[in-house]
Amino acid sequence: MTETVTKPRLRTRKQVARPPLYKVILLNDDFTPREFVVRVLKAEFRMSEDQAHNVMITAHTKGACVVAVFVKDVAETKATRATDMARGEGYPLLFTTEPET
Ligand code: NFA
Repeated sequence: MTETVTKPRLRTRKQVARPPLYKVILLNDDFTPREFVVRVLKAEFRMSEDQAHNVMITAHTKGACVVAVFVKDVAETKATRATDMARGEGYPLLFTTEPET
């Protein structure tokens, strides 16, 4: 019978790899009121009034804005919850996710 004998490793990996991150992106539309967008950003992404207003204005003027980055399932859950908050009010507001580079 053959047996493979290996030396014990002298060094081990110091850190585990970081999980890939996903961006949550706010998309502009012509119908959702600015104040409502700010309210959703504050509620779901724990932003201050100023942070939420800046993100809302950036999406409004440029078409889209990165809201934050999270691990995949957190990004998807937050994007869905934020989008559903708007659906409940009849607004077309949309949050999407995409891998960070
Ligand atoms: N463009 C919307 C308006 O003028 C506001 C808005 C900003 C909507 C950012 C969606 C995202 N009422």
